[in-house]
Amino acid sequence: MEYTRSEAAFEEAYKVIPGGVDSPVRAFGSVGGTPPFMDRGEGGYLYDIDGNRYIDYVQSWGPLIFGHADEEIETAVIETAKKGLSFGAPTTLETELAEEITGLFDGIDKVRFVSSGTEAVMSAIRLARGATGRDDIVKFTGCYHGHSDSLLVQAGSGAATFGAPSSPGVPADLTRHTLLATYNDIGSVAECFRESEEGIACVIIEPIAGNMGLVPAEEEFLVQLRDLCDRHGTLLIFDEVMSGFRASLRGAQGITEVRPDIVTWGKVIGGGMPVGAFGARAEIMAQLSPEGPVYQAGTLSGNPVAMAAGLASVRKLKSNPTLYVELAQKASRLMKGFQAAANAEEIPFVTDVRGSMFGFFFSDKPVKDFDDALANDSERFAAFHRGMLDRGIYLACSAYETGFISAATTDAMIDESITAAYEVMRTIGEDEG
Ligand code: KE4
Repeated sequence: MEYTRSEAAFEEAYKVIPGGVDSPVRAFGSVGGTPPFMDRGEGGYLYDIDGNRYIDYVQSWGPLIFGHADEEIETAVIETAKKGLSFGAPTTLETELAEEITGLFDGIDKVRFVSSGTEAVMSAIRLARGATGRDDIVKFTGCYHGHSDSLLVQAGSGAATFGAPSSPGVPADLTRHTLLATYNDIGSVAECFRESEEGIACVIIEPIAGNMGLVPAEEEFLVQLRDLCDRHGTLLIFDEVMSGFRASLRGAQGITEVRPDIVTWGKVIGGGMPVGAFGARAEIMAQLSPEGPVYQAGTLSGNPVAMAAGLASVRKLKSNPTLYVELAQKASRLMKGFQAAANAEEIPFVTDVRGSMFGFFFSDKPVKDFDDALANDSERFAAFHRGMLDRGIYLACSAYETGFISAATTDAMIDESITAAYEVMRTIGEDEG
């Protein structure tokens, strides 16, 4: 693969954009090398500015469940854009997409649209705090919920469950209201409830975690989490920005019996355009301005062009009920192929699949929480990523992300990817030989 133009573009970008990218993970920091600058996408393929073609398993980190330049979605965008890009006034498109989402997710009577997953989660946390009158919240180590201050938290000192800022610029005064628990460990959550003097406003979780690699919550853990929240009058938030419309047509609700109080969405509901959303039963959403006192707002919230893209995506998903079975089958076949390639070289490797989402770790043990995920062999991951990229296979450039199958991912692409995996695993095996 030739990356000359991307290398030059990266140098230019670096002069005017921090790290040369508008979102840190895109800089290839954990895998090394120059990130290819993309020119266009077509179906299951990405094309960079050097003319290299890639089978795309990132799909803009999840939104593009129908692949790139889907004709129906792009037509909806173009036709809507011809009528104007934004009005700052209500449109029926927002109502239509809200109806689609509330019709699919149990216990969700109303939603509000925003422009990113971060904004959806930040608003949901404020809503939970406003609705309960409490300040403390619980999140899980290894779960990512966007970059709002209360959620940029890492384990504090010692055994304390209270968090400390994970980034400069985040006031410790803010993060002291965020308690940290361990994923799939109900005892650690109970400890947070014991430590909180004023009570917990909400527990926020990725019910299918996709930001420490793919690590699904165990059903019994979710059942116990729901029960613990009920006993304390605490709201349970499912952050489905990634898993919503990716794990199933109803996100995690298509996999677990447990129902949250609040759900956040992003990615797929925008069809590739900037959209986030959060929703709950009517009595909770009634707390939101202008009905209630909890303030939340946004200039481009519910933007008609973004709504049109999201509507086209969601309606296309609803009209194709067998799609998720097909996506899951392809994801499973891909992971079985990668697993076989690793086993052939006796390289420790584990995989998981949930709907159209897949993940893998260079590790010899099942991954149940973030500490398990950190056992991933980062050097082997980087070598695998680079080898696959050089063979035209575009995988997430971090071990702590999730891969995706789209409706445009063909069986031939899966076969080509598995063949490449055997070649790369053999190279890794030989280099270590
Ligand atoms: P955005 O603000 O990036 O739209 O959404 C934040 C967010 C919230 N909740 C979950 C579960 C998420 O996965 C995300 C964002 N996901 C990352 C990829 N793991 C976005 C990619 C990036 O940061 O560039």
